[in-house]
Amino acid sequence: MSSSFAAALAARTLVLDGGMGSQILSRDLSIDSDYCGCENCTDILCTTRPDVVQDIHESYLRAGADAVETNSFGANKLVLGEFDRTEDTYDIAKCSAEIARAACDIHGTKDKPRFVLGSMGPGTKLISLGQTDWDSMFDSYREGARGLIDGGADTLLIETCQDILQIKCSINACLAALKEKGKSHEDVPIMVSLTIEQTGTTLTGSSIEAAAVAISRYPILSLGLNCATGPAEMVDHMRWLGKHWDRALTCYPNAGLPALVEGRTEYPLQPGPMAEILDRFVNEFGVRMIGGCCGTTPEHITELCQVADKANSNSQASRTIEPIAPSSTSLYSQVEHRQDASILIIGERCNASGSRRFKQLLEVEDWDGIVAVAREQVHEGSHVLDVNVDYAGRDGARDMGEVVSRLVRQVDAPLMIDSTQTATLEAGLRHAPGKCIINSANFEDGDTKFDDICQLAVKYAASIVIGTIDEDQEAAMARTADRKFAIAKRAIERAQDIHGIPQSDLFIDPLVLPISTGMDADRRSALELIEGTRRITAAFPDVQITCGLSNVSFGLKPSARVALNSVFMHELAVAGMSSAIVHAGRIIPLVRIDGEQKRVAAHLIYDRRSNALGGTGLPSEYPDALESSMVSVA
Ligand code: THG
Repeated sequence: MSSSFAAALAARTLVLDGGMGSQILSRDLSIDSDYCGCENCTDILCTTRPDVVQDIHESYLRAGADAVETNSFGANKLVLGEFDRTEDTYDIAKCSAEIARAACDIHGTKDKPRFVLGSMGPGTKLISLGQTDWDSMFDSYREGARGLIDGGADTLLIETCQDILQIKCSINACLAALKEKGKSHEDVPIMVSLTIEQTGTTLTGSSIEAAAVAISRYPILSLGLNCATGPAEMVDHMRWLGKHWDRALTCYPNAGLPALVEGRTEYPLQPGPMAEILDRFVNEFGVRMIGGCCGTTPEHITELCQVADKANSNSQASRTIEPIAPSSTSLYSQVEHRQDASILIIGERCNASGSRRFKQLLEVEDWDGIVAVAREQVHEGSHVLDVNVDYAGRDGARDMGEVVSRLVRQVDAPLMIDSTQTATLEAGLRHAPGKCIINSANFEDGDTKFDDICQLAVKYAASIVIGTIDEDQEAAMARTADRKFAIAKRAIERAQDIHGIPQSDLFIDPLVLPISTGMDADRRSALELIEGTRRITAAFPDVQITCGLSNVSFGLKPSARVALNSVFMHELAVAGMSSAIVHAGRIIPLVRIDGEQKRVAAHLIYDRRSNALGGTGLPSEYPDALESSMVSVA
């Protein structure tokens, strides 16, 4: 059973209802009998005064609304728990959908069906600020979603979203509730509506770009804006969404910015002026559902119906969408996976096994010190931060939670969550609002563990690093370009075909092994890596390629490491490497490296002693090529 609401939204511009809260406030209701003593708990009215709720729905339907929102903004366990009504969550949510359904059944016709959108508000606790946790929030929303689905809601509308971690959690809760009921998001679509404050970000500080990137992988029908401001303040954000969001757009603003008049909140924007702006949104930005939030009335909806009627009588121009560049995000902002003149720099220093300082800070639980290391890396030029707390004798999942929950608030860089333990990875992901990169999956333990990590990447809409390691006990780590390519291909196909992860969110790590050991077996490592990188890039141009670059120079003197790592990074970038895990402060432009050091580095990388250059297709005049390329890198 596919959704008739989704079909209607694809076919024409729809009008949603207006504010429920302000309508309820205008009714004469008793705190004792109607609210059962729970002042402000408007959701309770679904069970105590269904007549009032239905009457408000009908007033909007008479005004011409195609869809009404259930009176269930706070119908989740966390909010109702504040009124000691946790156990009523399901009943209230179900009842809210039944009331809206009854109203829609009265006013719906064959030509103008009416739809019930199951409202799910943000609640009162910000998960990104640690006011609740993933499990509690998930459980809270799942119960509300169960009720809305059983009560017959046509869609689940996650609205007034202020926190992108809350959006991720509530979408997962909706998907879980649907699955329990033998349904999917195809039957009951999930819609998301963000709230952007006057400051230009969500309450928790996310830009519209960051929010869109963080949730775009989820199977949601639409994205839009509601609440906080009137439509005029939404223009830039809606324009951005119109240009970049690849699914339906919705918008239901407040009736302007609220003003305090004689101690009461008043919303000044009149129906006519509001409709004028939303008319622009429909015609210029391609918005498909318009309506009203706080302060809007049936009169506003009557005006909006004229906007929709006019749009629906013309043939609707299709939007030209410029897809959002593949990206990761912090809580606050977006970072593109492909950097223009450089590669995506992933800071390596928040790593308990890669940094003595970090390990010591972790041992004494100096969380502020850890935040300082992270910040330093951003100042040095890291675009993303790798975080690894794996350390024998400590509780990795707990440490990861402690570290990530602080970093996400205090550092504006996307995180790469790094662990060999699935539980540690998940502990990080459930605290990270932004779109993260999981580090890493491989086939060392076969498909099952690989699939587990891909499932994490789906649940949290994260990217994923995949190391070229497989089950082959003899040669688990791919040392040759052939094996690096073969394992990469297997991984890309499996992650994409079975798990639906887009190639641009896959970071293949063809594994950097030290070339500095003096052992014969290691001498070709860098060459094989460069060649493997070239082949993976050629076959899969959308895939990202990353590596733990500093591994190449283990054991060398610090100054030699800087030179070798820097030259190596340049060579890898030319071969198609799009990112690297490095110490950003210790990567320097080639022009600043002494000529002799550069020559030695190139000799090491290309193993010139064994004359390995023949047959690899690399420039035979390599040292000169390297010299001349310095200018372009500097
Ligand atoms: N691939 C992927 N992830 C990885 C790696 C990889 N994560 C971990 C590691 N390798 C990348 N991170 C580091 C971090 C530090 C160093 C090297 C790689 C390093 N540290 C110095 C040392 O050990 O000598 C610094 C010591 C100190 O400051 O105490 O070189 O390959 N996907």
